[in-house]
Amino acid sequence: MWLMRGAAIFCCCALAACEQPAPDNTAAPETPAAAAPAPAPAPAGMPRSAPPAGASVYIVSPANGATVSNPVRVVFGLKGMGVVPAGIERDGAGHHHLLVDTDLPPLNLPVPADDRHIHFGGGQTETELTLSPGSHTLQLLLGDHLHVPHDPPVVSARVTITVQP
Ligand SMILES: [Cu+2]
Repeated sequence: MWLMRGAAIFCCCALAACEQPAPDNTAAPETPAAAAPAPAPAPAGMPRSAPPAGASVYIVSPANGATVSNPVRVVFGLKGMGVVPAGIERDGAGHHHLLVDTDLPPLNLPVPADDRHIHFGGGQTETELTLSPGSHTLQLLLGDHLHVPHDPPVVSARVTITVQP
């Protein structure tokens, strides 16, 4: 009896830094450490999937340097990967995000959703934009089922267009 309590107290102190005395309970489990593994450290970002080798995304139109009128039709191109709606997890596939007048977002997190980061979670491969007159940049970034870019990211060249008044 005393031997068991002594062992339990020693064990508790060794593992729990003596924050509390061991409960006076001789039925305590003998191996508390096995029941409570330490939580994993928080990851620096979301898990990212690898794209197929040679996969690439590109803007079919408008061409870099083009002068265009509203509405601006943007056509997405993708080689070596498939397009699936958001929420569907499939290797070698993802959905498009169109970045308008902005740099790439953090690549280890879901792509933000706002008017500069437009999601095409339905699996769309083109869109029409209404942009203010002047110069704008467009860039495509593929995301996985959770909107997280692949590693390495599947990202297009950035095109600059001029929208006529
Ligand atoms: Cu998305």
